[in-house]
Amino acid sequence: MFNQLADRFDTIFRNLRGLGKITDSNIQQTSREIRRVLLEADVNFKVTKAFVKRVKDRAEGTKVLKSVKPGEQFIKIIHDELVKLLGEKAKPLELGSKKPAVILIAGLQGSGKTTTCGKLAALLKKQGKSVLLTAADVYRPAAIAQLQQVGETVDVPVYEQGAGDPVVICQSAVEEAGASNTDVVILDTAGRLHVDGEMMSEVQEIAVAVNPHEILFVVDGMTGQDAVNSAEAFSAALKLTGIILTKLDGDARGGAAVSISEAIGVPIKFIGVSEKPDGLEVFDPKRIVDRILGFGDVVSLVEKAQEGVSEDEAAKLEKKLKDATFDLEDFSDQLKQLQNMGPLNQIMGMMPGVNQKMMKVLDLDDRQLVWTKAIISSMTPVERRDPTIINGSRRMRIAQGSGRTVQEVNQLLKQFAQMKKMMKKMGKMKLPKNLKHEMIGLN
Ligand SMILES: Nc1nc2c(ncn2[C@@H]2O[C@H](COP(=O)(O)OP(=O)(O)OP(=O)(O)O)[C@@H](O)[C@H]2O)c(=O)[nH]1
Ligand SMILES: [Mg+2]
Repeated sequence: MFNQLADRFDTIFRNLRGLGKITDSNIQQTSREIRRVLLEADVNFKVTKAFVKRVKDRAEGTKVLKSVKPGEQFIKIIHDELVKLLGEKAKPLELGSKKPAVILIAGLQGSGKTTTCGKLAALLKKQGKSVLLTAADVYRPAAIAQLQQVGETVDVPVYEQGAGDPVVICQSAVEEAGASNTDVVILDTAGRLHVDGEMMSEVQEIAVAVNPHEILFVVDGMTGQDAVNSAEAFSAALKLTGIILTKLDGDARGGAAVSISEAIGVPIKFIGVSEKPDGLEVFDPKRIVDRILGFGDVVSLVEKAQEGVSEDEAAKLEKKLKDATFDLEDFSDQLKQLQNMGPLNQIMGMMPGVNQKMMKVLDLDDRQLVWTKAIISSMTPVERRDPTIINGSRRMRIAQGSGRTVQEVNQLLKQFAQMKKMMKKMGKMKLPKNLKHEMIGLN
């Protein structure tokens, strides 16, 4: 996600960091580079122009400050302005207090509406809310069956009347939800082209009839500039309360994400990052910008780590680290947890200071984890507790047992020894507890 933007900003920042002072000429040059990077990533040209001007004005205004390193100061300006551009803070769903809350999902054909309905339903269910999905796409032949399938996957009921009048269907669904004391109704409408006047007035009619708390515009993040154009058209027809950008797991250049809020004045509330029911992330501008600018996304990382490790385990591990009794058994457990957090590339991509180029060099291979685990499980419990006893013949046996080479066994033992040494050092360091936890991925 946003790889191209991240790559380019990485280069700009490297140049900026080397600056002894900020001069008119390097402001000019950096502005030009930022403009090019944004346009290449398909950011809307008006948005780009306004953005570059804001950065330039601020950089010129801070020229006289002599405090921090000038380059860093410039980088902070770019960071802050990008966060502002993306809408500052995460904007949660506003569902009011009256039941049922109604969420209307609208957008172009194939943008990901039905999939997103399922993801939203799963998310709301996780928050303890009851949800009713509604099949208001009566045009595409398989649309109702698709929503039913989605409903089944996330275990949420689907309201449908077959092919009827979408306005009536939505009204009845809301009534039904009221009668069954359901918290939220999600209306999955048909995909429509904004040039299709009849279809646009139909969705307007639905909105008038059921007065939704949220009207969410679902848009394919891969479509770049076009995303802004269709957002403008939908926003002219409907009182949109939020945007959901889908398919950002692909190689979307990120242009839509960066331009769309500013273009129509509506916040991005979620992003779709996979086809699966849990592939929906709250859109948090600061975290996204940190990712784009290679500051790493420590918060996401920490959250992921938290999901994978219980507090008890964390405390136990910390004690082992302190006492330097951490052995290969624990190492294997750690690897398992790392795997639970997701693909290695994704995890590393969130680490501060890891940029795209490093990622390419690292060329992380998830299979390596599996191999490492295979090697460790070919050891005897005694060997795992005290790897120093692993001599040549034991190495050979372990290699054979795991189907890996002796070199790989050697490498693993060497890495483990280094890691242990580093941990001993860390154990002695007087760091705040939180930071230490963060360094070992346990916060
Ligand atoms: N990779 C990825 N694929 C997605 C995402 N969201 C949706 N898709 C895929 O996009 C395709 C279209 O999704 P749908 O949910 O059917 O789109 P729709 O807007 O309901 O389509 P219509 O009802 O025909 O207008 C499907 O193949 C989805 O699996 C996402 O965030 N990431
Ligand atoms: Mg659909």
